[in-house]
Amino acid sequence: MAVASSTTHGTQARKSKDAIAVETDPPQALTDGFHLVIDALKLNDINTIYGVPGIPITDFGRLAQAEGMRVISFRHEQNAGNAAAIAGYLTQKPGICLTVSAPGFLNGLTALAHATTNCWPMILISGSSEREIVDLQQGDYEEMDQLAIAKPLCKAAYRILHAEDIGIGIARAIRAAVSGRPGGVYLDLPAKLFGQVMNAEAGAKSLVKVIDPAPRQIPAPDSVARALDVLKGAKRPLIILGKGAAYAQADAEIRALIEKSGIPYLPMSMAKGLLPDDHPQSAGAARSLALKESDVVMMIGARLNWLLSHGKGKQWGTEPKKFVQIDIEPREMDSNVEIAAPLVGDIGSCVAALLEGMGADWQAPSAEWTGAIRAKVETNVAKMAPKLMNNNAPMDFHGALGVLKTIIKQRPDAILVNEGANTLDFARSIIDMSKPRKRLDVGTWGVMGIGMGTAIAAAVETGHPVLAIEGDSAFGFSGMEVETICRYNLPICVVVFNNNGIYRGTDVNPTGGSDAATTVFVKNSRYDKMMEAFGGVGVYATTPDDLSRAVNEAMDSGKPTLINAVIDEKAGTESGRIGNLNPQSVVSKK
Ligand code: ADP
Ligand code: TPW
Ligand code: MG
Repeated sequence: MAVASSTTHGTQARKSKDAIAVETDPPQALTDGFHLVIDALKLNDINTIYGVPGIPITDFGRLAQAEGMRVISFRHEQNAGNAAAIAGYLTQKPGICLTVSAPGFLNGLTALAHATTNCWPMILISGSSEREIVDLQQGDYEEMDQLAIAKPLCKAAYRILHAEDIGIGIARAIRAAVSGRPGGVYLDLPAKLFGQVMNAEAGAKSLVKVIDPAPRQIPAPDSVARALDVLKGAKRPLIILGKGAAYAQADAEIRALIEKSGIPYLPMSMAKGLLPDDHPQSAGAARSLALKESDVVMMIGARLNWLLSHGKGKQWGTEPKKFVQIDIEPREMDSNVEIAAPLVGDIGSCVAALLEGMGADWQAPSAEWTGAIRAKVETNVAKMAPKLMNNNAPMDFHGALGVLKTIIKQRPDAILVNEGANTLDFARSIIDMSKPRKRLDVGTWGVMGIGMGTAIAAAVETGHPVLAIEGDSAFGFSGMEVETICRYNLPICVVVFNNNGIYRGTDVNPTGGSDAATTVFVKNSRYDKMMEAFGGVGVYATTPDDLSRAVNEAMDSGKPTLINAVIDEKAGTESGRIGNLNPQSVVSKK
């Protein structure tokens, strides 16, 4: 048990039927559930909460703010949850989302599942109703067995029933979220808990500071040797960096490993910028060639899931592959294909061990292999360049993204948030990142709606300016949070790529009836007016020049800004790059 930094919260006992017996004469310093939760979080350096107020957590938010925590109130819990999820990714501390019971809890739960899927640490704290009534299903206010519902959707789920267990309960939630493979934790706090009173000194003593919450996990020496053997036997090796590598914050070690090895590397979406995208060893613009032709592939914090076609099939070519995989989760190994050299441990320790084992006589891969990748990168980059310079109106994706690429290059500390289909796929391949953890997007599930929550947390956690590049559909999922952006006056510039709908704006109702087609929206909507409604800056941009001017102005001023970028409604394709995943009906297609 740690010595707590708890303060004394008044000397009057709160009137609560659950009050733990306290001596009243002479008067003693007392604390309660509200303050113990706040103190427990603060003791563990957690100082920000994302949430939506209501019964039974309204006072909790107020008191947390009064005690110096940053409490960011949202318009919908899912956006608060997405903020907490990305805060976890950026800081390696669990992001906290605070919600009310049943409906608020369920709204936050999607984000908790998203955090878990992406291996990001997060704690969803929800108030809950009277246990006695919930368990007898007697119809309490917002009755729901939240703990049972959360359990299968997150890494761990706990409930705290007694004030004296708050310290250990919060500690358990933090450790579960960040240790091993990080993930989402649900913490159920019944309304009654907040009002429970206890002696302040005993309360302070009951708090727990988590020591070394994510301990290093050193890889076994024989698995390091095996991995090095496989790498040495390679003729055409490739390294794939995933968002686990970005999360690990072992930036210098990873860069040293890549550069010492001389092996070309491919960054997954959110690993872009771990090394600058224009690094000479980047195979980003030669992805197909690199996947097809490589013979040994080392995965660092990336999974062989759908995003990499499960490590097999056409995308991987006919060349037999051997995989080396670095991951903290042993069960990730052999999940899709055989892993020739599993390296289980934390990325920092594994990469350091490999670097050390490479020794002075390490042989870089042949110039034939690295040269072939380099040549392909250069051809593809040159092919793309002129398309990015067009000044067409309405804009196409290349013209609009060409100017945003330049802006991000000139502002390497800015954080890029990105969602949509075409808007996502084009931006990912066009915009180079030059620093780690600057690209935040839809993650493993491809979730539409992460945009505003992610942008808000990125601004709150880092203080850097944020550029959110949003499909018009994607933006709609969290668009009401522009009010939140204005309320906290955050340096966020949202660019809505408005092509009048999902993928394109050109679909028509096949019956010829008056209902709109399922993928199209109101034509020529003015999303810029939404930002103006709350006192932010709205801009209507029809050309890349307009767009460039407006984004630069927003990034300089730091004022909340929304730019409605008019994109040719014919420019996109169904589902962007993943149209092949759509099942096709053989009977109903007209
Ligand atoms: P991407 O989508 O970028 O390919 P994934 O989310 O699929 O990345 O993979 C991330 C992987 O990184 C997960 O398997 C996770 O267990 C692993 N991981 C996360 N943090 C660490 C760490 N500190 N050390 C080792 N592995 C980690
Ligand atoms: C929670 C399905 C994938 S992409 C997309 C939807 C609805 C929107 C694409 O249109 P947008 O982009 O944003 O205008 P663009 O540039 O192609 O026009 N619900 C959730 N997640 C997903 N992925 C979907 C639905 C989807
Ligand atoms: Mg669209």
